[in-house]
Amino acid sequence: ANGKNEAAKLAKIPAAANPLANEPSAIASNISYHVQYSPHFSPTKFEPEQAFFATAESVRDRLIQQWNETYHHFNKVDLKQTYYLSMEFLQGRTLTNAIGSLDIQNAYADALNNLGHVLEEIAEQEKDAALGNGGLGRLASCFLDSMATLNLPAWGYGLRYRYGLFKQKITKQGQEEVAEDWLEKFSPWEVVRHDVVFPVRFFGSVMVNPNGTRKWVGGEVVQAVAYDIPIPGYKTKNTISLRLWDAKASAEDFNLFQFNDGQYESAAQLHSRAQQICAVLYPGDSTEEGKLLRLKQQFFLCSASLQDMILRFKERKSGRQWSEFPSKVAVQLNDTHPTLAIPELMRLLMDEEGLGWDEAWDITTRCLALFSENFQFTASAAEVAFGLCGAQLLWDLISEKHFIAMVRSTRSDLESKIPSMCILDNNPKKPVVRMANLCVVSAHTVNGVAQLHSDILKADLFADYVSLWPNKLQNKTNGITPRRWLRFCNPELSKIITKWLKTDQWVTNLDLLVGLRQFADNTELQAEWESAKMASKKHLADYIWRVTGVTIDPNSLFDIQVKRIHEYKRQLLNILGAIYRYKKLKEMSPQERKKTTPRTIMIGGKAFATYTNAKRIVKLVNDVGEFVNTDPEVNSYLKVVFVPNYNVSVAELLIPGSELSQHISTAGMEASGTSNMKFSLNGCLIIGTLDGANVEIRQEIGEENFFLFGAVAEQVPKLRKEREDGLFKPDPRFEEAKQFIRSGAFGSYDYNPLLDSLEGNTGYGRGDYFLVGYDFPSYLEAQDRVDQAYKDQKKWLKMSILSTAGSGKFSSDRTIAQYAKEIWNITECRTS
Ligand code: GL9
Repeated sequence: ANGKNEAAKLAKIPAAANPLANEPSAIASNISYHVQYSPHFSPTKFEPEQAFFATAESVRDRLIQQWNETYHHFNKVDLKQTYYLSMEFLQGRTLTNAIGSLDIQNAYADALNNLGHVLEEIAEQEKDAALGNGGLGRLASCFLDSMATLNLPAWGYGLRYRYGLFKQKITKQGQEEVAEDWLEKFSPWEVVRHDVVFPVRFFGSVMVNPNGTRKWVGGEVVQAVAYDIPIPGYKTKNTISLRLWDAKASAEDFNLFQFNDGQYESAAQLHSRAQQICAVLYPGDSTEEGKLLRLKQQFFLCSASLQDMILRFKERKSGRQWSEFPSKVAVQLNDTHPTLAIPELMRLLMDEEGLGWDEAWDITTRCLALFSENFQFTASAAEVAFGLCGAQLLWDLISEKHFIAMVRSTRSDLESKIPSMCILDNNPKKPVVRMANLCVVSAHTVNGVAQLHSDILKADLFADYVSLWPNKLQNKTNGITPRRWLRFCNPELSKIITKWLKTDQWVTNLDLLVGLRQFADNTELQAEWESAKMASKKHLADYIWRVTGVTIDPNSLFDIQVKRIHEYKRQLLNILGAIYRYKKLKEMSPQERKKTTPRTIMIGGKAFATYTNAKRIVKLVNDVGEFVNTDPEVNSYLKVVFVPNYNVSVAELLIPGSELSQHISTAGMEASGTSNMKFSLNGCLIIGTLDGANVEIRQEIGEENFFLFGAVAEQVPKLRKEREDGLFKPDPRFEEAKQFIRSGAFGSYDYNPLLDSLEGNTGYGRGDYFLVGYDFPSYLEAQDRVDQAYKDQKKWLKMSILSTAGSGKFSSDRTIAQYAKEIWNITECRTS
């Protein structure tokens, strides 16, 4: 055993007078206390893993006090509070973020040093909490960080999935999904609240009262148990909660008689049914069972959270009027997933609290706001037929006769639009609830997540509603937290920024970054900037070597595309470009090659387990990499690397080391994108289409600092039509790249289905629906501009500095301040 890390020696560390003091000696003694008195391992070891848990527990000790104070303070002051409902939170690791928010990094680093450990290594022991898939879940986590930092009275609500996002393994067959149990060795951050338990009921039936009103009765009951995770604000006492619900059956549901009779499975049937609810994040939904389970998950989150809010409302002040509820509670729905909150709040108010329909509806609509995050808004969600609480009841709860009457009495000119604006479609056999319509009709505000996205929603999907409610549809451009995505993940660059701005206030006031603009040409700043970037690139190169065995050259241009694998995000465009680059390099003489800009293309991301084409793309990137990287003629000018198991902590490594990043979705398809903001903030240049938040990033950092290409959103429908009609003439370079794959250059795997999806009208695809062929030539031209620009390092550094300088707008602090003021109507509630 490592002599320095022996647990036995810890016992000799003297107890500190105040174990919560922030001096290194007190911290060290607190850590050693946890090793001895909160043991989770055999008593002999104090290796990095044991040190991580003890360190986390000592940080938690420091957080708990201010967390409780915040809790009491919110209760006492009783301001209006926001509840953010999301099926996903992509938290990542917590330790570095918590220590950084408490501003005790140095003391912890020293304390751990004294105990024979290194803080960074200890932090790497932590498993990511990956209770989300991608941008939507990460946005929720960035928002919580900003709510806490801005001292807003706000909480998050989600589900405590046992298996979060799968771990991605790359094998000869491509992607393999492995379940990842983030709670395997427990999470040191969560606190179970045994006193916060609510019953959630599924199925059952509708009973008609003698007076004709209906009530929902019976059904299967599952208990929702609260687990809280602290969310510390940056350099403030405020520490808010992320409350995750776990599902539990009660002891009476365990059939002892059956068990003693040897029927073990049926005895525990209700228990295992309850356990299914929080078992996995997004179970596959191609089967009816899968669809039902997802709906159960959504209802479970909504029902438990709303019961909790109602109880808090009553407990904070007894005997108050229900009419006060909307001035105390703002509910934000993250996309349409928690839409069931609408009928469930109606039901709770009517069935449980005895309110009449009109009053309940008034309260519900004044509390709820929602934002849409994708463009498949109507299509997929509308398919959901309600089996959970009885369609008949639902009809009553969201009663659209009221909506129709309202439109008729106030806007007779909209009569002809009523059928398409209604919540229910008029199919009497299988009534379908149109989720999007339900949301717009019920919520007081609906917003898009980037200007372009909001404009498209208003012009297309929700056009009729705009004329009815001109102010209901808003825009709130997404943002990211500058703490995790610059201050903590890129300390070298942060130090430089602080030095040149002569303040570290930018961490909570990101607009201050514009102050860097005046120094963009300064050679001294450029030299510091370059060396910070180089250090991060080397760090990243080490990582790539460790996880893939590929050596990459830190002097080459680091070009990164990391996000979920999806055809609309067009990783295929990227890889076809790489293949074309390879072919051109092969044709060159050695002298000519020496004049090119060496590149390392890194692509990472997970494909949904049943999304076949996305998995083929993963396989292709890996095959191209193997082929290119082992070609000695070319591999000092081009490397292609698939970064396995992309997640939040891998992003924290990749982003600081990036120089160019690709955000190349078909225009009009990426609602916003948020990694584009993270890259730009870290001085990485963007090659991209005019899509989502790219539009605004380009405006902020300057057109000349953005490599733009491709069709714009308005062109897309016409181009698709032309493509379908066989009027499109593909560029020979596009044909050449595809042909090279078809020739079998990358092995025996059958790529034809994937390539066919890029053709006009073959059985597989939808005729290059994502317009890879149309955008290919302008993409290559933009890549040429990148190569040229990189040759002039002085100019490149200037563009890089200007990217950071222009990223102030994309702080989630700005986004959340707008939500607070313009949608939730809440104000600061600072714990002093
Ligand atoms: C998404 C959008 O597709 C992104 O463009 C957007 O940036 C984020 C956050 O608003 O939300 N909506 C969505 O369903 N996902 C997004 O990333 N997908 C996943 O989270 C997997």
